[in-house]
Amino acid sequence: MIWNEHYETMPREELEALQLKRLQTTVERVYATVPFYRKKFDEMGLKPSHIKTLKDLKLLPFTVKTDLRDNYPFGLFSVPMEHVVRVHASSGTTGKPIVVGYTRRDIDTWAELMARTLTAAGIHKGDIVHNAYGYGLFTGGLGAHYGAEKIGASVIPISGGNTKRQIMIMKDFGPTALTCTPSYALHLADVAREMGLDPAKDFRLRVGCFGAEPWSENMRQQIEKTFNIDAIDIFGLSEVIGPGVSTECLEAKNGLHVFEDHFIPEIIDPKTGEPLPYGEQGELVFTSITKEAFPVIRYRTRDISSLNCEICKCGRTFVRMARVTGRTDDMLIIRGVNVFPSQIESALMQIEGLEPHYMLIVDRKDNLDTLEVQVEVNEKVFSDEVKKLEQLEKRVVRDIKELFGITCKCTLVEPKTIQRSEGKAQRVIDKRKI
Ligand code: DLL
Repeated sequence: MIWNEHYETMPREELEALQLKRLQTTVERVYATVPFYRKKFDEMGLKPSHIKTLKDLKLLPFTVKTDLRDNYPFGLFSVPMEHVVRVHASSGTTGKPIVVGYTRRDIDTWAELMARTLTAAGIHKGDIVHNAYGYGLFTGGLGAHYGAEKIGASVIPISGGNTKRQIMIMKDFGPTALTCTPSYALHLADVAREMGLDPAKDFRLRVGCFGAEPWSENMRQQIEKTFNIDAIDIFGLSEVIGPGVSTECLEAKNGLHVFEDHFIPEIIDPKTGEPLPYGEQGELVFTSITKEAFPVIRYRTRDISSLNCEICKCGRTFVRMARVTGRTDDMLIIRGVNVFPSQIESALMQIEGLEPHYMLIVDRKDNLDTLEVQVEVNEKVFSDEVKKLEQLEKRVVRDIKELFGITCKCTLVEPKTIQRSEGKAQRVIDKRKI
């Protein structure tokens, strides 16, 4: 099923003409309204009028996560705050989040793109959508919510957590579609079984849209079998719009169609920054071409993928990106929350008595991500009474919970027990097999 035939099946030539027009408008707009972009363009001797064809995209400078941090919170907005009707945020590399904004029209665009996403998964009016993506600053909850409402489905805005209650509601309300992270889907199944239910038989679910973290083909098969549903991979990032950047289709389940009438994707060599041809693997880069409040020019996602321009059997003409399985930086996604080791480090370093030697151990138990923070204490603390050590552990757990909303385990270890490295310190052990 296709939500917007006109755009989603647009002949390539027509699509490219539209992209060029929209790109030119966006470039003019950021040059005129965002000092950060104007300065960058001026330094390169670049004028908006230099963008004459789509190939000229590569003349434009890249934007990276630290640019967002440096312009925290609203410095990259392209409209006055009075036109911003919503903000969302996600983790940056330091304690401060990166902040994105939406005008009324951006919210409409986003709802349209999520309507397309859910429709591509076969969800329609009459479906009941159990939306267990988190509501709040994270884009998952509200993104899926608006899309589901737009297609006329009934939304259960359950958000994340309180899993037993979720199972009761899934049993009683009979949702036909599930939206959440893939790992949470499997956790829901575990809890359902503990409650004496069979997720394949006791729910009415037909389909699920899963994303916000990497998952594999094996995991898809496991989810599909466990719930007896179709599992669709959906992709997005806050900086570009949230979910609704690309989606698989039910027909092929083979690559995610990028909504190219709103975002131009590129794959670049992460080392040289050179664009790579279709089929080659590299770093995904997006330029938004319709956003008003927060347009991004050549935003380097750090996600690794490739692009496929073959026409899909579903009829969509948009290129497909390969499922994202890795990143070029050290960002971890723990229970759907983006976590940079550097953020944990700065939280730890604010606590008296801890040494700057730590190890983060990420694992998945009962389909839920777990985080253990091992950190060395100094000699003085180490010789203190046990009660004091316990207090310190509690403080670490509390601070990390406050920072990310994730409950971790903290293990304080003796001075000089965490292995020192001679080169790049290895601070993360990720035992999850996705
Ligand atoms: O995770 C938006 C989203 C919400 C996507 C719900 C899909 C469903 P952020 O919190 O900004 O936004 O995190 C973006 O998550 O750069 C990827 O590294 C990762 N990611 C998102 N979707 C997928 C996916 C949302 N389907 C970061 N597969 C991105 C693999 C994904 N990784």
